[in-house]
Amino acid sequence: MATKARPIAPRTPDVVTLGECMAVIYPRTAIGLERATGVLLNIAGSEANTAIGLARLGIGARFISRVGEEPFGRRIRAVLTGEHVDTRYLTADPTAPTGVFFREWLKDGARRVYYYRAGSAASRLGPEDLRSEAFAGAKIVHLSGITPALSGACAAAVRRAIELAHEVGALVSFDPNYRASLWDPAAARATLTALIPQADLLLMGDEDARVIFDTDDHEAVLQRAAGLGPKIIVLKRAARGAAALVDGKRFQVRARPVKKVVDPVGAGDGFNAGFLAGLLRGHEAQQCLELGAEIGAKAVGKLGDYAGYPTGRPTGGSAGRLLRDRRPADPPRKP
Ligand code: KDG
Repeated sequence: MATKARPIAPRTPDVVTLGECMAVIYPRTAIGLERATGVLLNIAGSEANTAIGLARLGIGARFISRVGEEPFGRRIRAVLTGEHVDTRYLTADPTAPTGVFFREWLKDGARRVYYYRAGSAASRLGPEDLRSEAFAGAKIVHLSGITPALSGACAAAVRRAIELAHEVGALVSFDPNYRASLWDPAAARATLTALIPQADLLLMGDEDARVIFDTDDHEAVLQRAAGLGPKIIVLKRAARGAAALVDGKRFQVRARPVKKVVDPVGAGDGFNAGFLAGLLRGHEAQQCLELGAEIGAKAVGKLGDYAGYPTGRPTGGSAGRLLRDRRPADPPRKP
């Protein structure tokens, strides 16, 4: 008699992330929104961008959130699914809209964002949306400081995600991602400084560092961040490259040459994807930095948060070779 095959539980992607993904509208050229005529509609959100970047590098990524049950929400689900990001725990909320934002890039280089996200479906994301099975088997849980700025429920969701990461032995990766339109620097500093000690890996930009540590001295930033607890500290400095401090050891990478900066938005999220992909493939911090820098450089060459992220294994530079040459390593686990 044939025995009934037991269903195989679907494998949890290596990286689980959560946050708000929105519809974004922007002019095709460097022109103010007052005068823009032809605009583009896309989707964007820091953590979703990173999930797309990871998936394009062949790393399984799950994005947990809430979207409206309307065209924007459906578009977000369709784009993420098309990018091979796991959306099993992306909930459609019939009672709240998907957040929307507009961005413009002015001729003087200034970039501005205008959010229409208060009361959005994602701002209602709470701890109850985070099912423990969605985290089982994850190796990295990636969070950003944008989420706790959205609502009390979202802040609680971030705290719960950290608990769940600890329960399953996953590393907590945290990008403070300070967004000036979401909160004032003092509130941001208090919340972000409380979250950093719970992270294993801190991926911050220059502006985050300035708000949190009140200095532009990047060596001081690295040391002070390490003093808060994370084992791996990364400072992303855009055209000035990136630095890392890991167990007291310093690493550094130059920015990759870029022919033309078309759109820098999303470069930091792409950098995160590259760095995390490197870590998951068992590379040392130096190689992870190189991979992050490579994805970040590619990101700025195209209009749109993630349009420039490479698909497949990156071909150029030592980071590309590293990804091609190495088999995936065992998960980074906490000691
Ligand atoms: O990093 C890019 C993000 O800032 C952008 O996609 C929008 O997530 C976003 C936000 O909350 O500002």
